[in-house]
Amino acid sequence: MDNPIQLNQENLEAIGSRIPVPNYSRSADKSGIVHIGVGGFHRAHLAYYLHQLKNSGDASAWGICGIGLREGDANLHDIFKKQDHLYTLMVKHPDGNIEPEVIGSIVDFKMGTTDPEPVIVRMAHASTKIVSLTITEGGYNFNPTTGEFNFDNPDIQHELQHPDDPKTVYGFLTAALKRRRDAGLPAFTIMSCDNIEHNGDMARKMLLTFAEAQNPDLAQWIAKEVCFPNSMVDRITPVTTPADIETLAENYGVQDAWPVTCEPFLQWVVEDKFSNGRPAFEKVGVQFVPDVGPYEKMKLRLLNAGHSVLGLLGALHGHPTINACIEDELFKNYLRAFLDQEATPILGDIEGIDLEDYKDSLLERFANPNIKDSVSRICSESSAKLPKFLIATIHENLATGGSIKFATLVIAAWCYYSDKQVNQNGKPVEIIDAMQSKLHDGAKESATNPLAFIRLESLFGGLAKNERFEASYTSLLQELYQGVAIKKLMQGMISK
Ligand code: CS2
Repeated sequence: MDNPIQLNQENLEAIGSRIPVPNYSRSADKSGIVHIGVGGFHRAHLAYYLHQLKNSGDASAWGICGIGLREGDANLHDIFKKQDHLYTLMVKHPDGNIEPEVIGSIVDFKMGTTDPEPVIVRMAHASTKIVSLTITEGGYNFNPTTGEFNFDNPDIQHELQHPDDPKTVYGFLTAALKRRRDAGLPAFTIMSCDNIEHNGDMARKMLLTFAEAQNPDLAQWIAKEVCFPNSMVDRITPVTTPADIETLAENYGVQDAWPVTCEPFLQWVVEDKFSNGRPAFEKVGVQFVPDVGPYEKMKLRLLNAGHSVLGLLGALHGHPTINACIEDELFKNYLRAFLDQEATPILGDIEGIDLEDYKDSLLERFANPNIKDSVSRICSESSAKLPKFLIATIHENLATGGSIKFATLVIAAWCYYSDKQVNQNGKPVEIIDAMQSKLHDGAKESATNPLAFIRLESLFGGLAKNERFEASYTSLLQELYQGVAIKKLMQGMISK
């Protein structure tokens, strides 16, 4: 299409003749929700739910103020400024069809890195009712094995000494909650939307531990006044590529510097525990339940673990995307065997869910050829993800005598590629991980001392001391170091 139109508030009407645009009025003071961590997932999930609700004429008083707490968020800040916080969500269907739509529920964005004060003021403002989080598994600042708060983090140490100069999510939350308490305002709800089992309980435990060290009186007030609903969130949201930006401009005539792409599937199951009100999300399909635990576990141990199984094995073999893995019959069968034999047995019955249907639908979602979700996105931050997604399942199966072989090969592959940093065709693999150098050191030593990698106890707990795991892991690792192809090892597991 000639002359793509620049996305911004002024051009919305013109853009509306090309793709759907918000039908509601937007203003920065409508920000009952303050959201920390405005990545693609938030824009495809919570912000989209709110957009739908507002489009239906509900929730007119609600909007989202995004907050960036990392230097890297400055790019989004600048783009949002130019685009009046508007962005396009491109839903990609398996048949190749793309549905782009302009989302307007984010009405403001503030960086906390340069000047924390406006962020604290926004969070402490009477109109703020919910602070929601997608700060990734790593952002909760706990030791993955013990689950305890990490006081060694220098930013946390700084915040304990300087409560008015927050750096992490915990520093900002306590600074804002203190002002609310002192002003006699009700607390906001803290709503975690991250892939962590009991994400609300975890956010609560970490915040209270931090607050207790910083200001014990405040900690008591938070414990009494703040609700932390647990939730299960789901929508596959790949990294935006330059090709997505081009497609939007060329095929739909919209110039957007940072659209977000996602699959059609969308789910949010959340506990109905809110300190200070909430939008009527049930009107747009959000499920409110008394206990989200079984849904969270199902999703983390099937979908997220399934992603990791394909991602790590696929990266080593040289498959670029999750759909390329599923197109490979061996990978598809391996994944199904892992889901059936290792993940399903630890889940038990989940009310209202047929696990066979759920697994069938996962395989279909992963197969969506239009999504092209890169294995490098899935493998990124494995050190924060795998303890929750996969290693927990190995521990549970070791305790019950269940199968562990499919998951064990994934850990061996992770070690091998953390050492070599190339796939089995000799091409470099992209490793993005906060623990990258520790992983590399442990993995490198594994060539001569096979248990070195899994002795990283903060990730693996006592796995290195478990004889059954150790025997199976060591022999697989040896085979990888001898140059046996990952597909041969996978085939061997399936036929056993
Ligand atoms: C993925 C998730 O990051 C990962 O490893 O498994 O981002 C996954 O795509 C989402 O949780 C889907 O809801």
